[in-house]
Amino acid sequence: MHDMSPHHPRYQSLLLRDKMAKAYQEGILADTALIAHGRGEAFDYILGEKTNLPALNSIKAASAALLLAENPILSVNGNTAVLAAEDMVKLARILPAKVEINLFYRTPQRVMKVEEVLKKAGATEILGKEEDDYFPIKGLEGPRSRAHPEGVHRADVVLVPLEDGDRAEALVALGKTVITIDLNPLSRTAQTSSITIVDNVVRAIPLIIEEISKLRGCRIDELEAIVHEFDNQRNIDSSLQLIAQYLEKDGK
Ligand code: PTJ
Repeated sequence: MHDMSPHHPRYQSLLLRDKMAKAYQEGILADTALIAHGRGEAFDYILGEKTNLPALNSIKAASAALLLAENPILSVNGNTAVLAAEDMVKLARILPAKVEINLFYRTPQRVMKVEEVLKKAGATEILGKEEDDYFPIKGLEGPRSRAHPEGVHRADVVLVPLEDGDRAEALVALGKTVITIDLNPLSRTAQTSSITIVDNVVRAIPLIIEEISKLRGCRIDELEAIVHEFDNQRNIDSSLQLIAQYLEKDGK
């Protein structure tokens, strides 16, 4: 990290940027990963770089859905591995859920790199490895359509942070409950997923872990009511209202 004071207002954001730049040099990330990260940064800035009320609502619904799931799967791409591998592995352990590598820009080298990151973070069982069996997800083509038979293929609930719109749509079309974490409430992924958490993946996953321990004692009907009462579109609209308020305030 270049000389950067912890008192700098963007300190946390700059730390993440540095982490991403290093990971890119190490070949973990796709060429466009830093662009995707920059888009996320812009939305995070506008949203105050904090977890807002709509995100807390969706985190609660997502946690309830994950607790109700029979076969929950946590899908990990390059950006998520670099920013949140330890938290994803912890979440997988407490649920329990399986972790599956799913890359949009899939190459055997990157799959191995992401696998290493997950292992270093403590993962013992990782699906979606290069040598693993897979079924193609209906409606998608190429290597990004890979779904492990014991993972995404038979999952009822899938957590897919920073997902691509086509894949989110294809998973919803297969009848799966798709939970995404995406700072852009207007993205196709955010708009088509079942539960959209408009927050930074680095803040959202620890909060899901916390929420799961709070909801752990709830009865099934109580968890079902939380999921049932959650309205994704209304919640996304609340995030968009926050952005509009920010822009209005700043435009004065
Ligand atoms: O590792 P791969 O090959 O699977 O590729 C991963 C990326 C992210 C490069 C790929 O899926 C991609 O190009 O994604 P998109 O279509 O650019 O979408 C990324 C979305 O994530 C955008 O809407 C960003 O605003 C959002 N985003 C970026 N960083 C964060 C984020 N959302 C939450 N937390 C972040 N830190």
